[in-house]
Amino acid sequence: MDHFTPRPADKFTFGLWTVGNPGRDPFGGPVRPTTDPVDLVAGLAEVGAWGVNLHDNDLIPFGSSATERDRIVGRFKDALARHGLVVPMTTCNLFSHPVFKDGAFTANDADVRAFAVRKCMDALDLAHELGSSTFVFWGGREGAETDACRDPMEAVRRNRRALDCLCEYVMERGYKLRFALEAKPNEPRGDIYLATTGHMLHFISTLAHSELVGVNPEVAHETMAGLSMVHGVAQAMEAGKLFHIDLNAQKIGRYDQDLRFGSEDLRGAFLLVRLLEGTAGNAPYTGPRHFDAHAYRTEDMQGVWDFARGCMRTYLILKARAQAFDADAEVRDIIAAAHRGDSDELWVGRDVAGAARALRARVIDPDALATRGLRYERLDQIMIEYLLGARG
Ligand code: GCO
Ligand code: MN
Ligand code: MN
Repeated sequence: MDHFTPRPADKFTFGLWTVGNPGRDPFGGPVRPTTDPVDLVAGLAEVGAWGVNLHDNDLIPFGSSATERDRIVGRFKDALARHGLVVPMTTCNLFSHPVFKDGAFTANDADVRAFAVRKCMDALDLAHELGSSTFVFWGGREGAETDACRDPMEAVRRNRRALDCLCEYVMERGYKLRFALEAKPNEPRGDIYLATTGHMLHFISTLAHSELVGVNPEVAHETMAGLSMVHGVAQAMEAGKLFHIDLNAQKIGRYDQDLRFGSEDLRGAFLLVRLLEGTAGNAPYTGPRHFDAHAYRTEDMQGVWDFARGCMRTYLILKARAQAFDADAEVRDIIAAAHRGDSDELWVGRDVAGAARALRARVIDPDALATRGLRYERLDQIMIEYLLGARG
């Protein structure tokens, strides 16, 4: 036990599909055996995770009978109780079966769309039964290689109709579930609709029950789009819409790598943890810290557990580093000095005529302001030294 040993209060979760990932890639088959979900629960408890998340078909094979489903779910719930794990998030696999080759909610065939919505209803029943509070929608197949096949505006409307209907299903059943939409710019489709967290945030504002719907940003996906994960997450937090988060790592310009958290772009990971934990003074994120990542294809099961421990340990180390950074007197001084006269009281909360008068009357010397150095080089170097363990 040290400072960086995970505790339940850290709310670390992994998907069955993450630690259970057999290491398949587009050029090669599995390198690890398929592990029984019950054994994955035991393994996750041993490494100190708080919860386990799943797609319907990670647990219940596609096409199982109702009796078989109940038997599988019962056995899984026994394992959860035995090992003290919770299932904070459940999701629906709308991408593996070939029926979804043209999408699910946005497919051109109405039977496919109906099948997708019905499959989600069953997965929502499962989510409720497992006590989940969040249901993620990742529309990985909702996209196109050729945009000649459908009006992309119709795709947005089909997505909306499906989500409105599923919100109503949850409300009608009285389930305590909220939806979190996960964006990804491409892969497996050439282009996926609603490609980034920013697209999702606007789309949510057009839904009939938008209060039930938030986002699930993923480090890898925002990075694939060349965007700042920190800015996307901050916008979601500011809007009260960060319902869930997928933590992993990614090199820019690559396929979706889903690497161990913090293993690429360490400063991005540091700034993300700093934001989530609120060490700079913002209200922290209180939901699960979910790792949507998997071990290198070189690993056996021992390597998988090394990977899982690594995700959590890096998160906790970064949290401690962020706390130390934000408590550093020199850091605080630089930030305070940069935020000179920060209250905007000249125009905030005033009638616009009064604000205009006050703004015009104020003596402001732009040339003098332009010459002021802000010391961000020094600030960033201090951050790097915290990251490298040379300070604090
Ligand atoms: C991916 C996605 C998925 C989703 C998962 C849960 O790129 O494969 O990130 O892992 O997060 O399907 O909805
Ligand atoms: Mn991913
Ligand atoms: Mn994800």
